Amino acid sequence: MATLRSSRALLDHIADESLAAPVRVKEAKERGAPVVGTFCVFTPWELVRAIGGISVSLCSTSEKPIAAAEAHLPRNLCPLIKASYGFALTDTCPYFHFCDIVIGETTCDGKKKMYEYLNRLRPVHVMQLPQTTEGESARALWRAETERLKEVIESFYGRAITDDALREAIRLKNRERRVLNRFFAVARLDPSPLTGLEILAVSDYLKCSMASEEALGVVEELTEALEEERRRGKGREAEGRKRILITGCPLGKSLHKVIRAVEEQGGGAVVAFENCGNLKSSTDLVDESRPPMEAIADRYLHIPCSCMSPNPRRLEFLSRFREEYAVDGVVDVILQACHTYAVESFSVREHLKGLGIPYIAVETDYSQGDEGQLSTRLNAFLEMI
Ligand code: BJ8
Repeated sequence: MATLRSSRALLDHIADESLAAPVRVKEAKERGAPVVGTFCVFTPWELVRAIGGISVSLCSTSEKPIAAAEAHLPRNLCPLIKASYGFALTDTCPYFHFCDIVIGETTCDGKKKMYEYLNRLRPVHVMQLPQTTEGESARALWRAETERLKEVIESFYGRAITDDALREAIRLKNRERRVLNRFFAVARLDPSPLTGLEILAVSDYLKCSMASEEALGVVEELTEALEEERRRGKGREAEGRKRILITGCPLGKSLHKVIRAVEEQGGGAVVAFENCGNLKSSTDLVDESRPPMEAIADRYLHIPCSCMSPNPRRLEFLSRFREEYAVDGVVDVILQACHTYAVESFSVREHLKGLGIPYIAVETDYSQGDEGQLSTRLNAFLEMI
C-alpha cells in the first residue's frame, strides 16, 4: 500500500493547485470544452457536465472591482453582486473571460436585476426559481425550468444531453459530495484537527477542480491522513477551544477576516460551515434510482437558501449540524444590503436560543477596515460562551 502523505503536505498541494485553477479553465477552453458561468448553487451542475462542459463560479468576493461596478449599480447593493458584475465589466476575472454563457436564477432581487446588464457582456439564461420549496406548483415550475435549461444548453452548444450522460454526471457529482462530506466530518473530532481556513481551502479546491478524479483522490487522502495522524497522537490541534459553526451569506477570501477573528484573535475553532459551497450544498445527494431530470430538479429545489419563503430547512440544518459537530456557538455572516439573510437573522437567533446555543450576527462587506471591530465583537462573544 502506498504511504500516505502528511496532512500538511496535502494542504500545501491543495493551495498550489487552487492557484493554478484559472489556467486549467483556459486549457479546457482551448481543448473546445463548453465553459458555463454560474452564480448560485441552484444551477444543476449535472446538466453542464452531461455535455462535457465545465461550470465555473462567477461569485466574487473581492473589493477591487466594486468601484467600476458602481458606475452602473447602486452603492447600497450587496458587495457580492457588485464585485461579480465589476469583474465582468472590467474583464479582469479569468472565469468570466473564458465562459461562453451564464446561467442565473431569480434568487434575490439585486442579482436578478444585475443579470439584465450582464446579458450585454455574455448571453445570460435566467432560470425562474420558485420563491418557495413547498407545494406541487413550485415543484412543477422548477421541473419545467430544469427542462428549459436543458433545451437552452443543447441548442446553444448544438449537442444533445442524453439520459446516460446525465446518470454519469449524477454519479460523479454525488461522489464529490460524499468525498466532501466525509472530509467535513473530520472536524467532528474533538479537538478538531482542522482550522476553519483549511476547511474552506479544501471546499474551494473542489469547487474549481471540475470534479476530477485526481482532486477527489487528494481530498480522500487528506481525510485519511488526518484520521491517521489523530490515531497516532500527532494532531496539530489545540484543546479547549470553543467550537463555532458559521452560517449566512457565501464566504470567500475577503471574509476570511471573520474566521481569523474567531480563531486567531478569539481563540475559538471553526468546525463547520453551513454556507453555500460547504454543508448547505454538499449534504443532499441526487437520487440515483429515479429518472434523472426529475431527480435533479427535486434535489436542487430543496437547497435551504434565505431567498426561499418560508425556509424551514435552514433551521433544520442548523439543529442537525450543531449536534453532529458539537457546536458551542453560531456566527451568522451577513453581507451589507443582503435583505434576505438580514431578515432571517431574527428567526435563526430565536431558533438557536430555543436550543440553548449562543448566536451572534455580524454584518460586513469586502473591505478590511472593520477587522478590529469584528475581532472585538467576536472576542466578547467567545468569552461569553
Ligand atoms: S443558494 S445563498 S449562492 S442565492 S448575499 S447575492 S442573497 S444579496 S448569494 Fe446565494 Fe444561491 Fe442562496 Fe447560496 Fe443576494 Fe444576499 Fe448578496 Fe446573495
